[in-house]
Amino acid sequence: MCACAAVFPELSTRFEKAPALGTLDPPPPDDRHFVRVVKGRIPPRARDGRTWDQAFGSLPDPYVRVIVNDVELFKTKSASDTLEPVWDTTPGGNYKIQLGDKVEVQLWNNNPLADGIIGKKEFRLEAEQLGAEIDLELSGESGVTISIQPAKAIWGAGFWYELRRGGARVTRVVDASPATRAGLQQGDEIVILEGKPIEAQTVDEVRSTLSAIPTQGVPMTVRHKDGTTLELTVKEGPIYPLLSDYASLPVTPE
Ligand SMILES: [Ca+2]
Repeated sequence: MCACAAVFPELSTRFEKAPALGTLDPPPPDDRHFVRVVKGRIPPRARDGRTWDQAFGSLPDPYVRVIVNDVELFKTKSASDTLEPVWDTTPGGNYKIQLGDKVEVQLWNNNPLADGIIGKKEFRLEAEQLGAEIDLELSGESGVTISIQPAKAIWGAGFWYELRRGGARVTRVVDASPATRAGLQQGDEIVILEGKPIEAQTVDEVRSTLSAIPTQGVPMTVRHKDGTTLELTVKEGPIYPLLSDYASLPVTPE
């Protein structure tokens, strides 16, 4: 047995921006939404009644923490010396958050000596809050505007693979993609592709099939790591990645 570790380059199926027109099929899942913190407003005086200058030597450097079901979902970067922060350097993203979740929005002053909370607000996410911007009245006479919308999509099949002599193995799949919806799993060996055994195809044939998946999809039979096999067809379609997956993707939702 050869102890040498052969390295096979990972190849990507096609990832593109989602089409701007038309409804996506399937629609965005219920368990994730696109969240963005838009802006905030802060009263001219700190909680102890002094002006910000008197209390801290300058205006606050505000940031927002979004907490869902008692776990921090994310926090924005800090805006600088302002009572009217906008967080356009913190882009929105798809996060695990759904109707009925307990949401707490906290507005903080990023201070090197002691972080100080400016205001907060807790609410249950309801259907009528989705889509439009939500203006939240926070404690401390402050406010935050956030936007919670259906999850945003990119387009593709949603998996990567490696080719070796007589075989193709799925190296990664994106959550909430056509690949996962069809049942494709990381580690799957593709045994039949478009009706033809994989070992009877050249590397170029396999690569050209998987790099440009046609509209009607690509039928394949895969062998899972547990030895079971599955026949499936992978088409391109909407992918609703979580923000935590954006870094691994060539395009991200907008
Ligand atoms: Ca400051």
